[in-house]
Amino acid sequence: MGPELARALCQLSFDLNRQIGLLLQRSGKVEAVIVGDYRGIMIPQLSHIRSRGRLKGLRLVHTHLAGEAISDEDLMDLLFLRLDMLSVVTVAPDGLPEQLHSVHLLPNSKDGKNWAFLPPVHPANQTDSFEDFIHALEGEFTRKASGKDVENGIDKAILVSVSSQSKIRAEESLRELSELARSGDVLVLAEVLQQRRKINPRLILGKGKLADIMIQALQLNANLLIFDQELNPSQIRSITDYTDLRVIDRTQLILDIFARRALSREGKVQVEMAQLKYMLPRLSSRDDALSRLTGGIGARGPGETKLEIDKRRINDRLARLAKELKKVSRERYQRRSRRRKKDLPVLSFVGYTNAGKSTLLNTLTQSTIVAEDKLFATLDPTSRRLRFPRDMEVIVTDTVGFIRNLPADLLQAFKATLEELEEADLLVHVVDLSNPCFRDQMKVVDELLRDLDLGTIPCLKLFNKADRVAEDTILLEGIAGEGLVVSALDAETLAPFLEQAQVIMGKILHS
Ligand SMILES: Nc1nc2c(ncn2[C@@H]2O[C@H](COP(=O)(O)OP(=O)(O)OP(=O)(O)O)[C@@H](O)[C@H]2O)c(=O)[nH]1
Ligand SMILES: [Mg+2]
Repeated sequence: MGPELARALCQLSFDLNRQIGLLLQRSGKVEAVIVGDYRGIMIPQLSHIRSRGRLKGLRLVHTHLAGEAISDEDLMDLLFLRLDMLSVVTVAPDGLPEQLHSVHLLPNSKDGKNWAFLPPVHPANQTDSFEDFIHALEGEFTRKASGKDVENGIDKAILVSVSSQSKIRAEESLRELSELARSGDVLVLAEVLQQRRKINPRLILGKGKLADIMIQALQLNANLLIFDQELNPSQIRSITDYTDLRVIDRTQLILDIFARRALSREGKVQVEMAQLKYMLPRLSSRDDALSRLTGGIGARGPGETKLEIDKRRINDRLARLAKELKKVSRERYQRRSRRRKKDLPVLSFVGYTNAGKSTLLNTLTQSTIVAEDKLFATLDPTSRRLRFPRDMEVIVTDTVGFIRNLPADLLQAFKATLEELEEADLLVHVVDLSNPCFRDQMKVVDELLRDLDLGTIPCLKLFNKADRVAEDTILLEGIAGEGLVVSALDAETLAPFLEQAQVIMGKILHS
């Protein structure tokens, strides 16, 4: 900013007795002129301006009449708008420019601060080129972030949990969210846990905390915020507008994982229906918000139907999918009745996701279905034959894992798949004993089983991953009385289970 411009700005500001600001592009072109009052100015909405690189590509220069240098409000503007730089010209009592104070963001925090002040100068004595300065700064931001850049297309996220739960619960919930993110191939760069008794209805977090998160996102080059709690559409919109980052919640993350994992036609149809149903109430007249909401992780929305869909078309598609699902379900029913005719009893594994259901099926039947350390590794049910020790053959089925707060639409969508469980003669509830919250997880599973009207089927509890737990834990928890303790990785530990399962099955079948 040249000295003449500074002088003119100060004179005008002095005459009007109001702050005046210029929002300048990097080319020097004026983006906006802002007239405030004596104490401050209001910067207009900038969400229509796409950022150039990390920073917004805009510099704000404005006057201060009362002689104070950069204020806290100015700092907030710098942070929230990701301005290249924010400068204040103080106006002297005679209306002439006094000092130019400037502040800019830092790629690395220093002493807990994410910004740095430049030494104040008189506007006439400015020597350094602003252009060179910003170029170098932008370069630093990029270098800092590029070390963390994985291949293109991978989302880099900050996880956010604002919780009124106990610390232990909140932490476990955040850990699970992190696991979910990993299952969705999202790179988690940072986690923010805030405990609050009252949650801000519009932005969830306080503005100060949100500013911290934005700075972290800027420094780490994150592009996504994942919230642990369900956000309503207007919250997603406000936080997106505020932070200029993509915002999704746990529900959408789960939907996205399902969308990517479902292999069978039936699974795919079910997931797409759940996604569309989730989206429907979140549509607004603002088309911009739609593209954000349908984005999901890696912008993998439901198929090609992305930007241009409207409610009517979604409803059409839903109707079509429902029809298709009916057809597939009928085929499944026929398959099932064929199996019934052979009259083989059915044993079904149920349990929290990652409990080890698929691993059990593999060990018991020497199969090689996918079992991995990811949440929702299994989406499509699998059945295998299993020969019990004393000449009895059964069908064992592996099912999709349960999770707390399973999105209602998703549960609804998977009801068809889970219907298979109604055919089960014995449910085997697999529990991951090595998870510190296994009691909570058991409760979730029991509740879901009840919701699915499966509460009346005999159920055997299998405490798995015993190899990862100290022996006294098992004793302390009194688990032996509730079910069997096994390790799915070690076939030998499963022998008592097979014995007991056969006895129970035998009784059920002969009753
Ligand atoms: N140490 C140990 N690890 C196990 C045991 N059983 C399973 N695992 C591991 O736990 C992880 C999850 O196992 P899966 O069999 O995929 O779990 P699942 O219940 O089918 O999970 P979803 O399909 O996601 O619902 C895998 O990495 C397994 O190797 C066990 O007894 N001991
Ligand atoms: Mg599985």
